[in-house]
Amino acid sequence: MNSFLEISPEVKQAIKSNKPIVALESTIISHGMPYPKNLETALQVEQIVRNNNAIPATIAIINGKLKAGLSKDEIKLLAKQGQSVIKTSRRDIPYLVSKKLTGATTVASTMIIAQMAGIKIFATGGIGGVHRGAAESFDISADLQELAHTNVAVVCAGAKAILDLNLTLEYLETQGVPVIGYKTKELPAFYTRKSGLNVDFKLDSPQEIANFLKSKWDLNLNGGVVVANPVPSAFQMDYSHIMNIIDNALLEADKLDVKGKESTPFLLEKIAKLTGGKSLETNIKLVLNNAELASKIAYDYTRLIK
Ligand code: PSU
Ligand code: MN
Repeated sequence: MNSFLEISPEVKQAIKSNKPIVALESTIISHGMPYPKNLETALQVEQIVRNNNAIPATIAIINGKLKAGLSKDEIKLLAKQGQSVIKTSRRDIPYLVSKKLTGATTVASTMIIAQMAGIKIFATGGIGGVHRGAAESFDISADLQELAHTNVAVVCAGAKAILDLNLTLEYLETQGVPVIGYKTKELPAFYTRKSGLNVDFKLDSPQEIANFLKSKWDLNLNGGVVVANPVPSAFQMDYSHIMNIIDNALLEADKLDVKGKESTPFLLEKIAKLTGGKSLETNIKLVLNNAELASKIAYDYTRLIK
C-alpha cells in the first residue's frame, strides 16, 4: 500500500474479509450531471451496490489524497462544486497530489486508484473513447489506454454516440481489450440498446463474466475488460431522435471550438438541454442498472478467488 492512498475503514474491512467491492467514479458526479441530481444519483448508486451484497467504493482525490471510499460529505462536496472540481485523468494525478488539490476521477484515474486498492470491478455510465473527427483532432480518451493496461473490469452502457463507436471498438481491439455484451451481441450506445455494432463476446450471467475475468488475469493477460450492459428497454431513448440531438450538440461544440477535456462535459450538458432533461433520466437509470450488475459480478468473482 502506498502513502498517497487512503482507503475508507469500511472498504479496508471489505478487502480484508474478501467481501465484494464495486468501485465508482466521481467525474460522473461533478462533470456528468447537474446538482442536485448528481448527488441523489451518487447516493442511490451506493445504495444499490449495498442492496446487492457489495460495498461501494466511490473514488476521488481529496486534498491530494487518493481516496477509495468517500464519506457522504465528500460526495456532497464533489456534487455541489460540480464543474469547478478538477476533472482528473491519468496525466493530472501528480498535479493534484503535489498541490494537495481535490479532483473528480474519470474512468482512467478511477481504474488506477481501484487497482492500487485491489478493487477489480468498477461501475459507471459510459467510458470515454475515440471522438468523431479524431483523425483531425487526435481526441482519444485516456480511458482506452488505461483499459489496455490496468486490471479492472468496467461495467458500462457502452460508449455514447457522441463518440465514433466503430473506431472506439477498433482501438480496443488493437489494445487487446475484450468487450463483453451482457445478454447482448450488439454494443449498446448508452442512451439506446442499439448501435449497429457487435461486441466481441456475449455472456449471459454474472458468473460467466466472473469466470472470464479470472481466466484473463490468471493468464497474466494484463489490462481491463469492458462489460457492456444495455440500458433497460423501458428507459431507452428513441434512436433517431437522440442521434439527431447528438449531431446538433456536436455542431454547437464545433462552432464554439470546445475541445480537449471540456468536450465530454459540454456535450452531456447540451444533450440534456436539447432533450428537456430526458437524456439525464436515461443516464441515471443506466448507471443504477450498471451498479447492480457490477455488484453481482463482484460477488461471484470474490467466490472464485477464495
Ligand atoms: N461518459 C458519460 N458520462 C461521463 C463521462 C463519460 O456518459 O461523465 C466521463 C467519464 O469520467 C469518462 C470521461 O472517463 O468522461 C471521459 O472524458 P475524456 O473523453 O475527456 O477522457
Ligand atoms: Mn479527450
